[in-house]
Amino acid sequence: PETFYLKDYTPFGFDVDSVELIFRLAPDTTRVLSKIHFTPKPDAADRTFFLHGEQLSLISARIDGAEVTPELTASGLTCDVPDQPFVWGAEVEINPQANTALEGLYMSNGMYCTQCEAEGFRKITYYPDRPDVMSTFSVRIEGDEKVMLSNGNPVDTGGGFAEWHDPWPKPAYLFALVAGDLVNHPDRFTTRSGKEVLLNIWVRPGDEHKCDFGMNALKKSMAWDEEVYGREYDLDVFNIVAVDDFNMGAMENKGLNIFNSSCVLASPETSTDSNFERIEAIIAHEYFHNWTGNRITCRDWFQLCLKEGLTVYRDAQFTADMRSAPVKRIEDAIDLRARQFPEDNGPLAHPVRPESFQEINNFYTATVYEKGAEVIGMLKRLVGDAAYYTAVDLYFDRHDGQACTIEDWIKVFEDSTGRDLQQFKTWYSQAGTPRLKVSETFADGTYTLTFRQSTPPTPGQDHKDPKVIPIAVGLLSAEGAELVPTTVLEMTQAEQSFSFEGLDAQPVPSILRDFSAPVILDRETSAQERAFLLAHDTDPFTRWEAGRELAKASRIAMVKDGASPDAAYLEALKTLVRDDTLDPAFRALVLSPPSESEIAQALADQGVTPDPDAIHDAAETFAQTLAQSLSDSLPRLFAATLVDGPYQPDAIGAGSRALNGRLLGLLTRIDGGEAAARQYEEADNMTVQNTALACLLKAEKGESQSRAFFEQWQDDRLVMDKWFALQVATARPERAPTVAAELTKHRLFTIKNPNRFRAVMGALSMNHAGFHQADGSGYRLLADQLIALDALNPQTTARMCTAFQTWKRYDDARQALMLAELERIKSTSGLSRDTNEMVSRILD
Ligand code: BAL
Ligand code: ZN
Repeated sequence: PETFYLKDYTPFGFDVDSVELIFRLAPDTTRVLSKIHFTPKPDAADRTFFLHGEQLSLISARIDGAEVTPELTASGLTCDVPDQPFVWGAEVEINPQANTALEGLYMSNGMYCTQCEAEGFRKITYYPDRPDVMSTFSVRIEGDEKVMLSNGNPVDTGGGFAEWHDPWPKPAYLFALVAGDLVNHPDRFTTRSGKEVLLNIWVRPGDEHKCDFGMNALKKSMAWDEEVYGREYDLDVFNIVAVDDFNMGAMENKGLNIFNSSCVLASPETSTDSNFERIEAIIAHEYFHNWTGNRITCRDWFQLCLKEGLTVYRDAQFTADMRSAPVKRIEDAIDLRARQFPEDNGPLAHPVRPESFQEINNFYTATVYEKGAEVIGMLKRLVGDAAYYTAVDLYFDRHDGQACTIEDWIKVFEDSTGRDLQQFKTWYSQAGTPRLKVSETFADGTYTLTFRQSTPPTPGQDHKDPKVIPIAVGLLSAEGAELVPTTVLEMTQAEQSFSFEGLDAQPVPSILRDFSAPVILDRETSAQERAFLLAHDTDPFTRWEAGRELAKASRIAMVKDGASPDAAYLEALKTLVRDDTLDPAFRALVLSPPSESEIAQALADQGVTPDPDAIHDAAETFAQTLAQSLSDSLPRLFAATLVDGPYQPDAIGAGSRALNGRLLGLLTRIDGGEAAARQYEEADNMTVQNTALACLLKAEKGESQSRAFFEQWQDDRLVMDKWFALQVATARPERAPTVAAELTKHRLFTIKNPNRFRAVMGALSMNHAGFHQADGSGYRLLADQLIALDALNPQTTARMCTAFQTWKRYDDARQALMLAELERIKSTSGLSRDTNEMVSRILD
């Protein structure tokens, strides 16, 4: 397969002045008629007229009305064209019904919908399908569907047709079309300059009652972007559509966002608190793309982080403002460590701005998105809040309507702050998670912290330069008083010291407050000091982190040395969980154990080969010991966190329910499932129902509740995804592959629906000891399923290959088993470019 390189970028030789499209819808024979107005660029170095096109049947092609015969290849066409402006016309036929890849125009439950990012438009018609080609689009949809939508504003509609016009020039990846039997949940929003915008959430009949929360989230997002970033909406209508079969979470098509139904539909009876939080964040994310992505887009796909990193950063700010900022920051650190650190430290490591790819869909990664957002956060921390917003305003002023690069982004910060950010740019170009080793001295009232940074080699990048690292530090007295409030140290060298003078005694440092940089902190310190920080640190992140480090140390000692659960840590947990002055959400986070995969990585980092079964046993023993040592107070603590009154999906209620759920998990270990069974019976919302079922299933006491749950919810696709996932997630490790295999034969399992596939196979890959069963049954099942899915949906297949990315961590026998499965996938005949690239990189 061809490899594309950032260094090879050349602009397209033509401007596209406008695009007119007519769609004649039919499930297996949709006709697409295009008229595209091209103007050759006078100064273009390359005037090759190449239009992308894949899986299209060309019926006819014209230039200025005269029929032409272009040269066709599997990836597009070339044609001789005039030296002056001309109109390209083409008629193609496509088959949405047969499109199981869910890219381009496809059908989901009888409804037409599109997904064009990154390169799906080329499956709709011949076009320069690259993000730096921006144009206005006029669309006419002909068909007998009840609702027919495209981007922009409605122009006209009548019997059998609907016309739309999008006045904002956009790249083809933001094109969208939806047609089907849909009902809407309408509302309105008045922008701060007084413009009235019609808002709609379109859903399948029967889902109307699940739109309210999403609509409110949309209105809150619109108001927030005006208030915080000064950005208003710019069309008369904003449409959101919920689609069941969707590879991603959602898509920011101009004026017509398309959502995986799991990321927009919500009701208290069917959605958990985490669902609500995620839906609010994704609605915000897609809405925020209207400025960071749509009005200003990417020059090429190597710049994906330009829109994604910034938009993730913006949605994180929004969530912090809507909910709890410390809780959001801790959740983001957990997520980054779970998904991005393994990527950055394994065979799939790539810079935030990659330099080459075979299939761009493989680069919608935690590195581009989440590390991309961390980079923006560091930039803001370094320049300060006011300078950040000044620079972003300059970005909007200078680049509105353009397709930009990371250089453009960095330049607005350099121009508006006068700083030289060239060293900072290495965050975009060099992969890998920096390690930050800390040492300290205290003499004559001066406390000195010395940091040494190093980043291990990553594929294709042996040498790493020192990065600019903002290290937020505070100093505490032995009594817990804050001696030095949070100060950002700007590290630029490989080794650097920072001193604090005038201290009476050696302070206790609190380092990397608010997770100020995506690095791994390496500091030898005592369990007493960690316990002190867990009790006294004023920064919620480092306070939580101290507990996390204690948890990890205890688990590692249990696995490595057969130690018992650390008594001092158990005591600290007991004190915290009983402390009613602490936010319940924070207490829930402190009680949440590190994942088994995280412990496996921590062991591997110490040169110890992780044994998944031993890690699982240690986790179980720890939880059981904690439950027993809290047994006197657990029922009372549990009862105190029950939330009275009707369910509200807000942060306060969610925090209490999170703590309630953690306590129920512990209580179930000592009461034989009594409280969980009662909670299941009394549940009036999905959060508590789901938690109770999870606790019961984990204790192998939930068979009747699981059946009841199935009976109650079998007609609700999204709730059934939870049911499928729970069976695998709660299964004992030795049972997990069998449970997952049985579920793939269930009458409600379908490989064609990415949500259902992920519910089962994603849950298997996350059941650490289950997936890594020594007999290889977990690996074999996943490989079987991936091979089957690849023929239908390469994008989702390739993404799920990441379950194997940590294969080098494990013992020789497991490595051999995983290698064999990876080789088996790779040798599958007709394997997609997506999966081939992923497996090849993992094997490299
Ligand atoms: N642009 C793809 C989906 C998202 O990041 O919003
Ligand atoms: Zn995005």
